[in-house]
Amino acid sequence: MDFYEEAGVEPIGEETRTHLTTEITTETVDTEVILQGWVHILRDKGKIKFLILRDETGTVQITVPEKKVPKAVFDVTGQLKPEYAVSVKGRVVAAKQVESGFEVIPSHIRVINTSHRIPIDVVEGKVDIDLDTRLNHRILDLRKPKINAIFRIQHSLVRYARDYLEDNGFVEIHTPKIVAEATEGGANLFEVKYFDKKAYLAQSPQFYKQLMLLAGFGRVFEIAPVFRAEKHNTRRHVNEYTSFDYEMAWITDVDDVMKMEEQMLHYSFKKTAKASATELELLEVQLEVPKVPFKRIKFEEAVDLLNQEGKEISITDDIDPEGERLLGEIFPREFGTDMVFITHYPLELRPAYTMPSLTDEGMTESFDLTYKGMEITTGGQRIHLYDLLVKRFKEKGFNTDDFAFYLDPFKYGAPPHGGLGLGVERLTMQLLGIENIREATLLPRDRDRITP
Ligand code: AMO
Repeated sequence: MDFYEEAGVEPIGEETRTHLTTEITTETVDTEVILQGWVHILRDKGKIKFLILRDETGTVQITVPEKKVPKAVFDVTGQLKPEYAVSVKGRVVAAKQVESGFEVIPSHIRVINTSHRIPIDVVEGKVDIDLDTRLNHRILDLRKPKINAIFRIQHSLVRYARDYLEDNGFVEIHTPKIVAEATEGGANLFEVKYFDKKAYLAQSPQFYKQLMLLAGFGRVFEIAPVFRAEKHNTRRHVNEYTSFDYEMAWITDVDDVMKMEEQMLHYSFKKTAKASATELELLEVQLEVPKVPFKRIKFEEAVDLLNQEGKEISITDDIDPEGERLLGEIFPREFGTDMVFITHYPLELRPAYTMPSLTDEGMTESFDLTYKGMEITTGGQRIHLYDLLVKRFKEKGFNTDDFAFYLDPFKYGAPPHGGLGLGVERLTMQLLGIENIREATLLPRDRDRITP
């Protein structure tokens, strides 16, 4: 007895899928098709059974009238359960009563795989279940078309942003995630045992992306996981996220970095609106492509705006999530946009590698990009002058010997440069109006979760 038989299913490979469910259109009427996917919904009306078949693109109705299909097909349909994997061979028929306008009358239904009783519903809207339970069963949860759509949109956003960079001379790099030192400060660093040494998980590709410019690449980018030991579970933090980083040499000033980002996002949003139109519609999201140039305001002005609004904050305080949310209300009102660069952050609030400002005393040539009341990007011009860099590291209280691998290359003609880090999950959640970042994270890692 072979293992297919043992599993009570038919061997694969004897029928090849000819169409996706969304390809069942006028052109396929009266032709024979082979569809493969999951049993989404079953409806048994006695002498006629309905099966809604779902694949990675959508659903189609398989109509099984006792009188019009072989007995074996009718019987198999009666034995199906939700989420069985099936192959359906049949004829496409125009059907006014069906929403899509078509149905398939099967001549053969093969059970490719059976399914245990599902712990959460894959059909959307049947029952409301809490996020935690959904995440426990994330693989099934992701089968829901609306949940799946989030990550198809995320794919588009990243794909077109990457395209934009590639068209502009950026080289994709892959830097180590096991590192010797913190790049963004020590507070949220994960320590790992590395043989007989202490090592850390990278919080950012910061040092290495900069060093690659010193290594002769003019422009680089990396899209990769980074790790933050955030102690608190918040709706905007996860402990592992996808950082979309780029870094560019020979810049004139920090505005070159911001111009690149606004053009990149404009391009990516525009392309995504088209490429992911179906998914956006499914999620009922109207994707607004932000106009370029994005509004720029200085940190000091943002603080003033918050103070005027009654939130007491001083120039030495970072803008907290509540402040960001408030700015998310103020910006559309004041500037008619929800995509705003905040520039010139105080030296104390920025890492040691950030270029101090010549024009704004005590400030830096850095920025955040805020989108609908949340920071989605941090970036800036970096210090390329060795002596200044060492001085700033010392001022921040670091032992410069520990950072020799990073600092030393700056002795040899480092080009002026700058770059940024964009949180892919935050971009996705803000674009789609998602409340909790975990919903925009394929397999979230947080304080309480390291599986699935
Ligand atoms: P920063 O630490 O501000 O800057 O991070 C950059 C962007 O990453 C996202 N982000 C997060 N997303 C989810 N969960 C988290 N815990 C989390 N922390 C940060 C945000 C944020 O804007 N090296 C610099 C970037 C640079 O200057 O190039 C850095 O990492 O969207």
